[in-house]
Amino acid sequence: MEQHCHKPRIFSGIQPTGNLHLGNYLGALTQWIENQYRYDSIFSIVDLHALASQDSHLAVPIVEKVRQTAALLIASGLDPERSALFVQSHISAHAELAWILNCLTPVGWLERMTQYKAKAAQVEAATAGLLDYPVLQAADILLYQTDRVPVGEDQKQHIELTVDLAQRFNRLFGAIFVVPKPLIRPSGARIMGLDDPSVKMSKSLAEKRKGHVIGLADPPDVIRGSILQAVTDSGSETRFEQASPGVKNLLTIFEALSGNPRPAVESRFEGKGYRYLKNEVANLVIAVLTPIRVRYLQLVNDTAYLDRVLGYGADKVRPVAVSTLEEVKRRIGIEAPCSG
Ligand code: AQP
Repeated sequence: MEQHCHKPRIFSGIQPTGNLHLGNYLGALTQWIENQYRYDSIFSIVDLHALASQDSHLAVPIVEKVRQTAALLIASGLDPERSALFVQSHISAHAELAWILNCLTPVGWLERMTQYKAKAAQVEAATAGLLDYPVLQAADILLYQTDRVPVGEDQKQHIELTVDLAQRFNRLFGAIFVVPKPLIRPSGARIMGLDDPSVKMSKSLAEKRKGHVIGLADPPDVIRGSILQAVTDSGSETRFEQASPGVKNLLTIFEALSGNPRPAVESRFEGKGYRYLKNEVANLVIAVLTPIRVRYLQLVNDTAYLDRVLGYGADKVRPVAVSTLEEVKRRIGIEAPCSG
């Protein structure tokens, strides 16, 4: 069901973590940037989500991390003239719709989310916010009548829950929501940690482990050092399906960043040894990330510009969010009486 007759719409969000990593870039950002002219594009810096999943925000105020994240997104190629970029907490409809959807969500649906289980296991007492994270995410997506959601593979289960909630609401109260589909790239949708290729590259582990991530704003020597230290094995196998997880991760990074077909990547590294592979991956990552870093450093202190972009983005999309929320309220019977 597509309710709008203009270009199909994409929506996606990213938490304000300051220094985004190569996993965020390959899994999400490249798809945002490549698709922003083809789709009606809405992207959100999801600060309410960040409250649920980390305590590191206490060290640096979230508002500063929001600006750093906005600067990195723009430096990576997000065009704020074409794509609406806004901060989740600036549009209160997100929290309101999340509450309404909460009341339709069986707790069992949330308890089986693998991301919840993994994150809850890392903390002494999981919060209701952590459990409820996917419902807020569903509200983010459904408010904008989204057709496609460009995300990394780790978010697939959350998008499935969004689909279930949209269908449940539409069945109970009449069709309101567009039922979205994920947009997941064939290669690079799950980048693994350099120090431990059995876990996905993630910002929470980056805080605890040196050499786990490649940050988008990392200087070249740090990038090279992390890649040269990446876990591989004692062999020399460089075919994707036969390679050990660490080597496969490096090959995947090369494949996704270069855009070369898999057989070409395999023949390029055949018989050359892991030192060569690591140096070539480092050269490519540095070549891609250096212009992003340069642009980021120019933008990050221009708070007036960043705040203007974020304010403009919120103004542009607020009417869509408000109109969806009003219709939802009307259908469930809690609309406000007309004034005057
Ligand atoms: N390792 C990854 N490979 C591919 N895509 C990834 N994404 C995240 N990690 C990888 C994608 O990046 C987008 C934004 O993610 P997010 O910051 O909103 O949330 P996240 O998935 O929780 O990010 P992290 O870094 O993995 O954080 P923690 O440590 O909190 O788990 C999403 O589209 C995501 O799929």
